[in-house]
Amino acid sequence: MLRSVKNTAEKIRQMQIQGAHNVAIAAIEAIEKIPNESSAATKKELLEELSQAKHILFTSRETEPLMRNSVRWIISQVEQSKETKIRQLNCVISSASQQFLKNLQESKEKIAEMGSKRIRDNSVILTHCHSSTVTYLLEKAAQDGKSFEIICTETRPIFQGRRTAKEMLDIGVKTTFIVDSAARFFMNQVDLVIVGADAITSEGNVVNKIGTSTIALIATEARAPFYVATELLKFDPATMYGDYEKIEERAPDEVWENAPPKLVVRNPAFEVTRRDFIHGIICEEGIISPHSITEAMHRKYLWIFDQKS
Ligand code: RI2
Repeated sequence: MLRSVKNTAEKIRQMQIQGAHNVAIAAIEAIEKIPNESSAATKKELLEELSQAKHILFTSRETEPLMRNSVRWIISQVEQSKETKIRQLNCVISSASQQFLKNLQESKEKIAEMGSKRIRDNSVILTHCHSSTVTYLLEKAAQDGKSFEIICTETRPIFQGRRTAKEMLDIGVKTTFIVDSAARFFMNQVDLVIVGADAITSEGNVVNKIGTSTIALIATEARAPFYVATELLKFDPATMYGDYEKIEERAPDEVWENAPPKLVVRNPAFEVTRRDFIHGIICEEGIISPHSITEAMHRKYLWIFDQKS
C-alpha cells in the first residue's frame, strides 16, 4: 500500500528530486497513483489512506509548502465530493491532480513571460542554487532573443549550482561559476539577481536556499535589484496564524564526511530573506511587492486560508 508515495518521499528526502516545484509535481503524481495501489473499499478508507500519504510526504522535507498546499487541495476535493463510490472518488483524485499540475505549469509560463521582460539586453544576472522556475524564465528570455550572461554560485554543500550552470550552457548562455563566498566580489558586475523560493510567509519574507539572504544584502548594497521568481502557492498559510516556517536542517555529513568526532557541524538548508531586501516577487499575478503578498493570495487562492493541517 502507498508504494509510490513511499518511493517518492524517499527520493525527495535524498534530494534525487530537488526544487520546490519538482517536489510538488512528484508528490502530486504519487498521490495520483494511489487508486492503482489501494485496497480501500469505502470513502472513509480512501481518506485514511490519503491522510497517511499526506503524512509520509509532509515529513520527507520540512520546508515544502507548495507540496503541502498541493496535497491538501487534492485531498480536500475528495473530502468535499458528493461521490461515495470508490471508482468515482478515484476519478476525483485524478482530475484534481491534473488540474493542479496544469495550474502549476500555467503559473510557470506566466512567471517566465513577465520575468523575461525585466531582462535588458547585455545584462549580467546572478542566481543562486537551482530553481527550475528561474532557469525556465532564463530559457524564455533567451528564446525571446535577449542577450545576457549568468553568474551562478556553486551552492554548497550539495552543489545545485552545477545543475544551473549546465542548463545555462545547454541553452547557449555565457555562464560564470563562482564559489558562494565570491558573490560580493562579483556583485558590482551584476545588473540584477533572480532567485527562486521554497516558501513565502504572510509578511512577504521569502525562504530560500541558505546563502540567499547574504546575496540579497550585498545586492542591496550594490543597488542591484533582487527578484524572487516563484508561484504564489509557495505561500505557507500557517505563517498567517502565527507559526514560523520550519527550516530544514540536513545531515552534517553533507558538509563534511567523516568530520572529526567532536566537531559540531550545522547544515541548515534554507534561511529567511526579509522583504525589505526584495525588489519584487515575480509570480503568476504579476511582479508584485512582497508587502502585498496576502492580498494577492486572497485574490487568487482564497481557499488556502482554510487549509491549515
Ligand atoms: P523551484 C531549491 O531548494 C532552491 O532553494 C530553489 O530556489 C527552490 O528549491 C525553488 O526551486 P532545494 O530543493 O521550485 O535545492 O523554482 O533544497 O524549482
